[in-house]
Amino acid sequence: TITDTVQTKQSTEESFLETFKNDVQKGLSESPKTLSSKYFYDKIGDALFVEIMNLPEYYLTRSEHDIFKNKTQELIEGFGIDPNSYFELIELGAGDGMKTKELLKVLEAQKYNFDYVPIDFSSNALTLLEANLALELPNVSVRTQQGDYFEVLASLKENRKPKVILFLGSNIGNMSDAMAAEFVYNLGANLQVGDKLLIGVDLIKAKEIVLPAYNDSKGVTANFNLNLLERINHDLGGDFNRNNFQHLPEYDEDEGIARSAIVSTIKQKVTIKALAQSFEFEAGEKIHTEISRKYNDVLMAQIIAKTDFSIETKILDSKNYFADYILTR
Ligand code: AVJ
Repeated sequence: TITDTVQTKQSTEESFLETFKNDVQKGLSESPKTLSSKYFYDKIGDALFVEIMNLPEYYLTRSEHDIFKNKTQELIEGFGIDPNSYFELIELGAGDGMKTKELLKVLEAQKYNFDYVPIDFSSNALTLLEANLALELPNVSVRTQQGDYFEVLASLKENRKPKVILFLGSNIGNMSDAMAAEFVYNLGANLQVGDKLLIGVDLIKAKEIVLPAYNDSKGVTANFNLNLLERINHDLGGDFNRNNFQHLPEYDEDEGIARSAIVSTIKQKVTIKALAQSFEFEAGEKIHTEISRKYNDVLMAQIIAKTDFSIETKILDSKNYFADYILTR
């Protein structure tokens, strides 16, 4: 019923706010201070990320789009699917579907028998994607699934249909290596032998290319990072003055990790009403907000070492900036 739906939505929002509150309390009490990049994505953050994807410096999206547009046949061969039998093409995180649409177009033209199953926590993102696909690719069968990736995958496992999972955009880069290994392991636990997992990753490369992607000249990435403070102000009654904070991007080329922090430019105190607590900042003190891990073959091999996956193939864009690894369960 409508009442049930409204109540579920309310309690989802309440438990989300509760988790947000606890995470902010914990992160700002730590030394060094931290806030999770997963909280970047409120309405404003979503819009800023779309802007980031269109920036000249942010090559990641264009590089992976290049693979999906120009190496579509290699992707399909990597999936090793039988053209005559049904499979599910599952995407973790719906996004705007720009890259996936290139693949869907070719699968449809080649008369593959499949459902496209985008999974996302945001029902809004799914509704938009579904409407767009109905217009642009009306013959592709789309079954959107709202919810937690692992809960949805566990429910899909029961149908025992062959599956291809897409996890694009170097989204895995926001995880520590230990978290990434656990994430991939858990995906494997929800799949059957022979199923495929495509992971898109940004590759380790020169600082001159990577750093500007996180420090664009228009300052969109700075806004994206600092928006986290505005979100705390808005959702938790904080009194951060963003003029007293700065975006600080760093890239360590040996390690292959881009890191973003928010730096307090002065000594100051910030109060968060929902926590009934104040936090002291020294001038120059950092809040760590994001890691964007870059990969190579050795790192990918380490991530999957203790999982049930092996590497089937790796497909690169024309500049060798980005890789789509296809793994077999
Ligand atoms: C969405 C996680 C792939 O780390 O490159 C973009 C997010 N952060 N600019 C990334 C992001 C700053 C992005 N991912």
